[in-house]
This record gives sequence, C-alpha cells and structure tokens, in this order.
Amino acid sequence: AWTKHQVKGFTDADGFEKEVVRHVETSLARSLFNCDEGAAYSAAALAFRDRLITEWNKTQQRQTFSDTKRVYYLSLEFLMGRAFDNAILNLGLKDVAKEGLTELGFRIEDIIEQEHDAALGNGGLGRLAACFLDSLASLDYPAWGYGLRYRYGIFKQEIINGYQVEVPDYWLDFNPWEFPRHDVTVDIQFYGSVRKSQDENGKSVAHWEGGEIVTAVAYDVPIPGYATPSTNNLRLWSSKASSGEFDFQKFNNGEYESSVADQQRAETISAVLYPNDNLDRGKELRLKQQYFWVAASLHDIVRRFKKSKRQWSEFPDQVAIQLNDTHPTLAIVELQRILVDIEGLEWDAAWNIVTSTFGYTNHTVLPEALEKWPVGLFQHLLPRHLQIIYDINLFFLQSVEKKFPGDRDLLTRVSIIEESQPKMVRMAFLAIVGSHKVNGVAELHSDLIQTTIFRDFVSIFGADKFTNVTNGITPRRWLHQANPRLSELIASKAGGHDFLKDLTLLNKIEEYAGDKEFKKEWAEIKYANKVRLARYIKQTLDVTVNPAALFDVQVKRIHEYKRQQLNIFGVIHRYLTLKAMSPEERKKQQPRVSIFGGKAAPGYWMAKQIIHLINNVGAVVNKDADIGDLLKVIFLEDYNVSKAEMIIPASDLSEHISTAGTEASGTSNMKFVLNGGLIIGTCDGANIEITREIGQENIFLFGTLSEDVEELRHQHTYGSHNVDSNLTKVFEAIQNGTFGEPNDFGAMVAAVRDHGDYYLVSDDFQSYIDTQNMVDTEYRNQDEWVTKCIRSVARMGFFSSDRCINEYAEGIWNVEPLAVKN
Ligand code: 26V
Repeated sequence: AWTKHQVKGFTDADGFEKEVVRHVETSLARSLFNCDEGAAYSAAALAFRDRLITEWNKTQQRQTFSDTKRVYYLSLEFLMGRAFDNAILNLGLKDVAKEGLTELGFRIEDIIEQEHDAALGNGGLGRLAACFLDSLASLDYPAWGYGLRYRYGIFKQEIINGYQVEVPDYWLDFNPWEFPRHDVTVDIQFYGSVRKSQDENGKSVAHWEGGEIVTAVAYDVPIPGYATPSTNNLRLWSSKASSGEFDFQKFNNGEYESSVADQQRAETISAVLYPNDNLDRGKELRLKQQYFWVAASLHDIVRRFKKSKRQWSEFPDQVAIQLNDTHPTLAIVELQRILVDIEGLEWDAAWNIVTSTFGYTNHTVLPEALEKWPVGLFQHLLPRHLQIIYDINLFFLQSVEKKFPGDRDLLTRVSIIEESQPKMVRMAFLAIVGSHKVNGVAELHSDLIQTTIFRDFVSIFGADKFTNVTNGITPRRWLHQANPRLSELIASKAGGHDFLKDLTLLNKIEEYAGDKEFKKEWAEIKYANKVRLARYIKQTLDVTVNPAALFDVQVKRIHEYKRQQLNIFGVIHRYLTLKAMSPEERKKQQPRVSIFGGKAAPGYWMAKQIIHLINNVGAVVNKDADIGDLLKVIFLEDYNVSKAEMIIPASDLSEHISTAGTEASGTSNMKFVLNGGLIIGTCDGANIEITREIGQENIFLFGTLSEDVEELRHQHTYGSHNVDSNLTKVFEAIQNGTFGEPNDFGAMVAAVRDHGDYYLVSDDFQSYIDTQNMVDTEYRNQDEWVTKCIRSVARMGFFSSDRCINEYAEGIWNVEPLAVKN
C-alpha cells in the first residue's frame, strides 16, 4: 500500500500553517492581515520547498557516495507546467495543504492557480522531457536533466479579432522552485581560431584561442519523485557576461555603453525559447544556445566524473547521456574535443568513450525539421568543432568505404557534410554516428526512420543500433493531479493508489466495466469535468455550451500535418448539413461542442490562417439561432500544460488526425484515453499501439495508411486530383463569404485544391465525416460508451512513462535504480 515516506518537517495542517505564517512574515516581510492569494501561494510554496530541499540534498549525497552510473537527459525544452500541486501530491501531503489553506481562509484551487506555468518548451518533445523527469525520480534512478533557463518561455497567445497575437512570457518574477548556484559557473568560448602545435612527443595538438567568452550560471530545480524521498535535479543554465579583464577595462575606461552592450549580448543567449515546433530556421543565435548549453553541461559532467579519480575508459560506466532530438548533438563533438585536445587521449580511445556514452532519440521525420547548419557558420562560431566534425566524418566514411567498397553514391548520401551550396552539417547523421543507440518514439515511427531517412545507416551499423521506445506519460500529473476524482474512483476498485506507480494495475477496474454503480460514478465525474470546462468557456469567451453535448477536442500545436484544417472543414460540413435540415430532423441530431486550442509558430502563416478560420466559423455558428446547442465552435486561448490539465479530463472525444506517417508518436492521445475519453484518429504514431492495447472496438480509426501516402502524393502531382465533393461544398461556403472575407482563407483552400494537397485532406475527408457520424451514433448509447471508456482506461497501463524509462534504462543506458533505505 501507499505510505508516506519518513521525511523531516511538518506532517499535519497545523505544522503547515505555522510554516506558512512564518514565511509570510519573514520571507515575504508581510503581515497575515494583508496576505492575498498571491502571497499565500508564495508562502505555501516556500513551506513545501523547505520540505523538498532536505530530501533533495540527501538524494544528491546518496548518489555521490554510492558512486553508481548516472543518466543525463539533455533537452533544450522542459515543459514543466506548475510545480506546487505536483510537489504536494508527490509528497503525499495534498490533504494537509488543503486543510491548512482552508483554515487560513483560502481555497486550495485558487492558490494553485496563482502559479505561473514553467513553459520552457514548444509541445510534445518538451512535455515528454518533463514526464521523463517525473518517472526518473519516482523510480529512484540517479538522473539529472540539463537545459536552458530561458528568461522568456513559449509566448502567451492572445486571440484578437480572430487572429493570434503573441505576447512575451516573462515567468521569473517570483519562482520559488529554482536555486541560483552563483558558485557553479562555466566560461564558454565562441568564435576565435585554431592554432596547431607539437607536444614533446611530436604529436599535433590543437589550441582553440581568442574569441568571446560568455559565462554559464547554474540554476537548480528540485524534481520530487512520487511516494519516494528521491528528489532529482534539473540544472538549467543562464548566460551572463563573463567578469573577465576585458569588460572591467572597458568599464574602467569609461566605455559604459559598450560594456553594457557586451553584457546584453551575453544575456541574449538564454533570453528566449525558439517558438518553432518542427521547423528548423538555421539562426546563429540558436546554434549559440545549443553550444552554450551543451558545453556547460559537459563541463559539469566531466568535472563530476574527475572527482571520482577513475580512468577515462570508465567514463561510460559512470555516465549515460541521452540526446533529446538533435539539438544537443554538439555534445558528441564537445566530449571528443575535451578528451583529445584537453585531456590528451588518442583519437580512437576518445571516440570509443564518446560513442559508448551517447544515445540519440529522434522525434520527427518531417524533412523541414531535420537540423542542418551551414559549414560557414560553424567555421565562424566553432572553428575547432568543425575540424573535429570533418575528422569524425572522414573516419566514418573510410569505414563505410571499407564495408561497401566503391559505392560512391552511398558515401554522398551518408556524409555528415552535405555537398550542397552552401555546404551543410547534417546533425542527425552526426548524432547517429556518435551514439551507440538510436531510437524512435513509437513503433511505426521507429520502423519509418529505419526504412526511410536513416535506412543507409541501418545497413552500415546493423539493425541492433536502432530501436524503439514508445513514448509514455506520467500518470501522476495526467491522472492523479488533473483528474483527482477519477483517480480516487479507480483507487477504490484497484486496491488503493499503487496503480500510480504500476499503471498496469489499472486492469483491475476492467471487471467493473459493466457495474452499474461504478459506471454511474464514472459518468458523473466526466460530467462534472465538462461542467467545469463549460464554466471556463463562459467566463473567458462568453459562450454558453451545454455540458450534456458531446465535447470534441483537438488541442495541440497548430500545424498542417496535424490537420486542424481537416477538423474545421468537417465542422463546416456539419454546419451546412444541419442548416439544410428541417427543424424536426435537426432535433434528432447529436449536439456537439468542437473545441480547439493550440499555438502557431509566429512565422507560420498558414497555421495562423487556420486559427483565424476556426475563430470565424465559431463567430458565425455560435450565434446562429437555427443551430443552438447542436453545434458550438470554441477556440481556447493560450493552450498550455495547466490548461491541458483542465481540458483533457473534460473530453468525450479527442482528435489525433495527422496524415499517416507524420506524427512520430503523439502523447496527448494517451492522456485523453487515460482520462476516460475516446479517440478519433488516423493510423499514425502511438494511435496504432493504443489500438493494439485497448482494442479496435474502442477507437475510431479512419483514413489513408502510411504505406499509401507516397503513391497518393505522386498521383496528386502527376495524375489527376479531384477534390472530394463534400469538401468542394465546404470550399464554396468559405468562398461565398459565409465565414468572413474569403480572401483570408484563399491559401488554405488552394493548398488542398490547387497545390497537390500534400497532407491528403481531400483523400481522407469522406472517411473522416463517415467516422464522425459513427461517433454520433455510438455516443447516443451512453451506457455502451461509458463501458468502452472504462475498458480503455483499464488497458492503458502500457503508456506510463515509467515503463518507457525502464526500457531506456535497460536497453540504452544500462543504469539501475538507487534504492532508498529509510
Ligand atoms: C525542432 C526544432 C527545429 C529548430 C527550431 C526549434 C525546434 C523545436 C523543436 C523541434 C523538434 C520537433 C520534434 C518534435 O517536437 N517531435 C514531437 O515529439 C513528441 C515526443 O516524442 C512526439 O509525441 C510528437 O509526435 C512529435 O511531433
């Protein structure tokens, strides 16, 4: 059974209140009489923070003394969301917090709402990193995350006149969850030049000299595990001007402006998260961010290793580094540089260490997202690293030539340097060559990378180097925290809360899928979650939606490949169909609320058009008296982690409808099903494995299969392309001005009708509409629907990020948990 572990500090509401009062009076220097919700949040957070710190210190000491292998998860994004609720739940003290805050005159929900999301990520990739940290701590793995401490996270989205407007997200005003380590700094070098000299043995040694120095300062964030004292560390680097001679002299000479400019240039490195998801723009500052963070992290890791006084050959026994996509690929080059240039190892010995240390996870096959950097930029910014990359490539190509003599095309195809104008460094290829394992994030995706973009590398290195680790989500945040009532109902039948640590125990609720009382409670919880969302919609958009209607939700980044346009075209089709019906006929239709949410990258014009169309359709449909409750169209502003925690538990149906073969995995699909919603989706990413686990009778699949996509695209371009007739009617409605100025949506229509329909919207349209009609029919049988939901939840055990982390630990990192003795 789940027991509170033994930790120091308060254990009851009384003790907690005393701590809150103490923090209000001393840490905040306020009195209890002018303590508003903001101050109450601050003080409560500080009270729990104190609790975390003790365990955090003990965990770090335990890890150091036990001298076991550690995992380092390098990610440019950690989409953490809020920390307070998560901390009190993981400590098992939510009841204490609730009681204490109530006695102090506050509602815990309001206090939780005071916290600003830590939104240091774009979408799935960053949220996956956050789920992994939760699992690593909860499973007692010695693990650190390394990232950047952006001053501005992902922008806040406002919708003004139906258009997205981006507002900066300054989130660091009051952040009790980070600890500045002004004593933990690393000086990072950029630009400059390389000089070669000979050492006493006549060996050539490279010296990277001159250029610019920027200082990295560590900020540490405690990551508490669930129902364990283990508290891991997330180290985020912040950039500041180095306090070297140079600046000092400038200042001393009265060159204040130039001195301040240097300072600002340095601080720019960690100033802002790039808001592109799945698009590589090749900006110099982005490469600077990558090197800054990678170099600081490696320096830190190497420094820690050196304290152990072991031989370099033992490095891979002490250290596993996972590359979250190609963004940290420079770590491979940097470690090779440290070992060869600074520590004086022979190239081959160093390279063995490097490749044994790294693993690389690929998160996309979209060609526009694959990172490439111009050789010229490298030469300028990181001259020594470019030389090392050329050497890595040379030795790699020599080994390929040995294995496949005379195959020049192969050498061109797999070269880390693309012989284009300008020449480019292919980061994914460098990551593969420098790692011992490469994994995709769902079965289909892992198969696809092995047969398409990385195919040649499978023949070169053998299939064993490539593997799959299907993504997962943490049930702590995505069930227990987001949907506490459902979590309690499950606990009441699954033998307590153990399922939160072993999600396969969910299968214990399957026997209640036909239980009348259980189903009634289940349905009541879903309804209450929908009421809460309906209230939020009323407050924020002043639209009244009926909580008894089917809530159909698509929330994720806006991207053509995710096909929000298919969804909104389907909504328009539904609207036109309803309009054409007699009032009697309309009465027989299933009421729906179509809910959208998600951010478009600021420079992604088509994605912004999609948002505009959704809002315009809403404006027309929501005030149409013929339609009433039968259809409402809602665009929720500023979708983020904490909004997801409210929206996901309120869905009946969610949409995961990417063009087959484009969505590497998807993880919100897992969150929706875990919260008792059904899915409409394509045979893509993790949808396929969700189907395998929950049964095809419990999911609404439609559309083209990934193996047929290429052929259809070929036909669109070289054969004839007839747009679906129902979709043509939708286009006509758009173009006759039903939803505002038709020219605003010209490009969206043309993409499908005139420009080859790359994402197969027309091909999949009829099958999408038919499937949505099946959903309506099945939803009317609420009894059967609820049974399906319960069975699906019962079978979701596989999708815990705990399973996922255990697979990485065993198959890639070769690390073991560090047991905690109380
Ligand atoms: C790429 C780039 C390119 C340079 C500019 C900034 C930037 C930011 C992020 C990315 C990565 C895009 C890849 C990505 O987010 N993939 C998503 O990963 C999820 C976790 O594995 C997965 O569930 C989603 O299907 C996949 O799209």
